[in-house]
Order: sequence, then C-alpha cells, then structure tokens
Amino acid sequence: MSSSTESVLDEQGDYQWPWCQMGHFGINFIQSDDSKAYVEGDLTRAYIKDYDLLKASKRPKPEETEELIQTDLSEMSLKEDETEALGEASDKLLDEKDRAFEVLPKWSSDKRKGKKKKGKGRYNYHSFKEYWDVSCFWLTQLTWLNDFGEQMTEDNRKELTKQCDEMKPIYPIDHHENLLENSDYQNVTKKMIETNPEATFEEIYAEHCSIIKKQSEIDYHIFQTKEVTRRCKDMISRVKRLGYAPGFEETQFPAFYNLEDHSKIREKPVIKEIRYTIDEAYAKKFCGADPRDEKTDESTASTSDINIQQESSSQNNITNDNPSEIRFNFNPETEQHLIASNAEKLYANDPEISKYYWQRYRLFSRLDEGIIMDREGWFSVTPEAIAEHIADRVVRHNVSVVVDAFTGVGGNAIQFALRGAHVIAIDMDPVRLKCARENARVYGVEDYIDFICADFFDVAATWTMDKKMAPKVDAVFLSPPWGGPSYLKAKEFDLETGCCPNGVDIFDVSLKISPNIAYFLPRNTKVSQLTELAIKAKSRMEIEQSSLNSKIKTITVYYGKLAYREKSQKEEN
Ligand code: MGP
Ligand code: SAH
Repeated sequence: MSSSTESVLDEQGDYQWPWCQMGHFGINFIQSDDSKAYVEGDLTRAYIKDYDLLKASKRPKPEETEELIQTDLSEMSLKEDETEALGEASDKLLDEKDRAFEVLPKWSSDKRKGKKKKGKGRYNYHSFKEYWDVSCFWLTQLTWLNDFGEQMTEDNRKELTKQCDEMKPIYPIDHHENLLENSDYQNVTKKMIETNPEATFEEIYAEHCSIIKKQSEIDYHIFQTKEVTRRCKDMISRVKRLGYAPGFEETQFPAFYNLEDHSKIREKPVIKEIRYTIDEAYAKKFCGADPRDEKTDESTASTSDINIQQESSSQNNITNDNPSEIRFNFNPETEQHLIASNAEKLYANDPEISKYYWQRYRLFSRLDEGIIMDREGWFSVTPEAIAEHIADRVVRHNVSVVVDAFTGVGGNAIQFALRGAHVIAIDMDPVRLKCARENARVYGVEDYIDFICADFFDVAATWTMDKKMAPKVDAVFLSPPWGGPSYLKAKEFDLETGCCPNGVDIFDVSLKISPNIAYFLPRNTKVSQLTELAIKAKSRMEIEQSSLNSKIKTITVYYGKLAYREKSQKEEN
C-alpha cells in the first residue's frame, strides 16, 4: 500500500466499522532521573456491532438489554507618603516635567499584534516569553504611570492612560488582574532613587522595566503551576467521562512537587505541561456512563476469585514442565470437552463460562464448524468482530509479518491471517495452541500461521540474542492473561500487577522485536501506565476503545506506526 493511500485511509478512520477520534493530548513529563519526555496521543473509539452473531447465539435474555449504554485606568497618582519617600531625587525630576513621559518607547499600534487571542475562556500561554511579548508594554507602562504619572503633563498622562488601556492583554495572569493593587508592582524603583539621587530617567526606566520583568516571570511560573494542575485535573475528569481509567496520581501534578528539588526521588514521571482537546459531544453522550457500572448484555455475568490458570491446567491434565509429552493433534474422541458447540452441558454449572457460551457466535462465527476451546479460551478469546477490526488496523500499515505473542485459541491470529499477514503465533500452553491451530484450519488459514509452543520471553530472548534467528517482524500483537475474569473487580487495572506475566515487562521485551505494538487490554487499564509505555517506546500512542453493540468491552493501545496520526502530521514527518 502506498503511503498516500495509507494516509487517506487513516485520515478517514476508514475502517470496517464507524470510528472516531474523541480526544488528543500532549504531555511533557519529567522522569525519575530528571530527564524530559513528551508523549502525544489520541483517544479513539470503534463502534463495532455484532447483533446478528449475538442473536444467533440464542441468548436467553430479551433484546432490550443490548441498548444499555450506554483595569479602568483612571489617573493614578502616588500617595502623599510615597511621594515623600522618593525624596529630593523626585524634586529634581519634577523640574524636568515631561522626561518621565519622553523616556518611554514610542507607542505604535503595531505593538498590538499578537495581543488579542480569539476565543472564550483562558488562554494557555506556552512560555513566559509568549506572555511577556503580549503584556510587557502594558505591565511596564502602567506601573510607570502609577509611579511617575504625577510628574507628567496632564495631556501626556491622559495619553499614556489611553495607551495602557488599549494594550491590556485579554488574558492577564491572576497576579496581574488588579495590577495596581499589587504591592510588588508599586514604587519598584524607590530603592534605586534613594541610593542614587543622581539617576537619570533613562536609568530609572531601565531599572523599572527590569524589575517588572523579573517579578512578572516569578508570578508567571506560580500561575503556570496552578494552571497546569488545573488542566491535569480537568483532563482526567473528561477522560473518565469517556469511560477510561486515568490512573494518574495527584503527586504527579506540578502543584504537588517541587521541580527544583532534585534530592527527591520520584517514582513516577511527573507532569510539567499538559495540553489536550476532548470532543465534548462524545463526553456528553457518555456522560456519567462509566461502562464498569453498566449491566452486562450477557446472561449470567458473575465474577469469582478462582485462579483460572490453575484450573485450566488441571482440567487439561497437561503441565508445561515436560514439553516432550505434548500431543498437537486434536482427537475428537478423547477431547470432546474441547469442542465448543458441546460446551452448554459441560459448563452448565459454571456461570463464569456459560455466559460466554450464550454469546458463542460472537467469539467465532464458525463455531459449529469445529471450533475447539478450553475453559480459559472461552473467557479470553477476542470476540471475532473486535479481532477483525484490530487486524484491519494493524495489517493496513504495510504489515506482512505479525507476532501474536499470546495466541490463546487463535481469535486474533486467525483474523491477521485472513487479512493476508503471515502470523507467528506463540503460546506456552500446548492445549490452547492446539486449539488455535485447529481453529485456524476451520477458517482455512493454518498455512499462514507458524505455531510456536513456548514462553514468549524465551522466544524474544532468543531472537534478541541471535539476530540470525530472528524473523523480520513488522508488528507485535499482545493479549496476555489479565488474571482471570475478576479483572473488572478493581476500579483501575494495573498493568504491572494485573497482567500475568507483568504487563510492563511484556511491553519492554516486545519493543526489542518491533516498535509497532498493538496491546489488547482491559477497558479499565490505567491510562497513566499506557502513557509511560509510550515514553519508553519514544512513540506516539492511541488508546482505542472497542465499543461492542454500544458497550465498551476492551481497549487496544497502538504504538509506533500503528497509532493514529492525522494526515497533516504524517506529511510533516
Ligand atoms: P469480560 O470479562 O467478558 O468483560 O471480557 P464483559 O463482557 O464486559 O463482562 P461483564 O461481566 O462486564 O459483562 C471481555 C472480553 O475481554 C472477553 O471477551 C475477552 O475477549 C477479553 N478478555 C477477558 N479476559 C479475562 C481476558 C484475559 O485474561 N486475557 C485476554 N487477552 N483477553 C481477555
Ligand atoms: N487473543 C487470544 C487470547 C489470549 S489469552 C485469543 O483470541 O484467543 C492469553 C494467552 O497467553 C493464554 O493462552 C496463555 O496460555 C498465554 N500465555 C501466558 N503467559 C505466556 C507466556 N509467558 N508466553 C506465551 N504465552 C503465554
């Protein structure tokens, strides 16, 4: 696919299912070693529907349960006691009446350029320089007028008052809102005049400007800290309204740490600056609809603390300790418990699994043609429509070889292969890998998939140590175990402790194989952790929610070239 075709497709979000970009963010971080990092990304959603497959699964519940989610500058004069304080020097200055005005730089209407920013609300200045450019005339002249206006002629005083009025920035920082009431901005050159009565107006004016600038810079930074903290909190509440689990902690916001304090060990990257846009229309549409609070659209949803992996191993009566005993051929006589279409009876007393049976065709539309699954396969296989969408997204980026590092029963591997990719399918569980191969046969794509029964960490280590052993990999897909169906019990899913193996370690190892990673994760995974992965990958990111029949089921996080990029951004690079 040519890159121009690719950008057109991506720009449209021209996927099989309706897709939208709900938000965009850019965050500057300071990491634990004081280094800086920038992460840019998008929050998106794919609206996938599979009502037909759900219907065919003969759900016992009625259809309705599907529709769930879902400064008047009046003349200023020095007060009497302040005028006295200026002492003899002031008297001398009074003789030279208009020098207090003439020393000022010539005003021209050009200086207004860049001052007015259109739009409502606050303007987010990018730097002190930007703020100073917009406000220096007003800050220096108004304070000068306040300190020396009495020594000007009536006309000049009026003229300067008018200019100051016109040059007031639309969005002054809080400290400058009532500038002349702020003691930090009154009689700023008093000390200089007292210690150097011979000082000329030129010298006094230069000192005046320098002091005003220094004070403004201090106040600007205090203001910025408050602003960035406010923006952090605001972004987090909006992200929550979209159904994500933000995962950021207050200690990561500027108001809660001291940037200068290098002695403090920071455990997590802290936010220096944050910018975002969130589409309010989407935020409103799903306002208050935390998908985790919603009822399920499945029949007998329940959760349990049972250690699913142990159960699975005992049920299959196979351990991974002795790979030489593994038999990869499926025997329908002796392994009837794996046949998916027979599972109703097998799992009749196992509500955790029977709920998946009652949505079985959404897992594999060709389930009755010989699909096989073990217990863990049932609750961890990616629903077919979601797997189709992910495959479409991954393969369209000139991806011909995909590593499916946690293949399971093959839900994703099959869809990558169906879209023409060559798949390297890895799983350390021989029974599940056997299921994957059998299922790939049902879909006619077994020849496009290499099955490797091994620990992904071992495979990755082999490929990393010996480059000759390593295939050319275009993308890595990750769908590790989430610790069983109880992953939704916690408000926020922790990538490090929730995934087994550790989800951060999995990502680190995958990065050594390819920068292009699609990470399939629980919908309540902490956005903060996903952002930290993007810092490591030095890549942009996209967190895509898979909405299945209006319910957010899962998220897929794309890194590297798999992440959404607007056409204009593509052209820039
Ligand atoms: P789910 O637990 O069935 O959520 O998982 P749902 O349907 O929202 O449940 P409810 O009780 O809130 O109604 C949804 C999907 O996530 C499953 O169909 C799987 O595709 C995927 N999934 C679930 N688990 C527990 C795992 C897992 O451990 N690993 C992987 N890779 N996918 C999983
Ligand atoms: N996407 C799959 C489901 C994956 S479930 C599908 O659609 O079917 C997660 C799988 O990861 C399980 O099958 C489990 O056996 C496997 N797994 C867990 N740890 C692993 C490891 N270290 N290396 C390889 N596979 C692993």
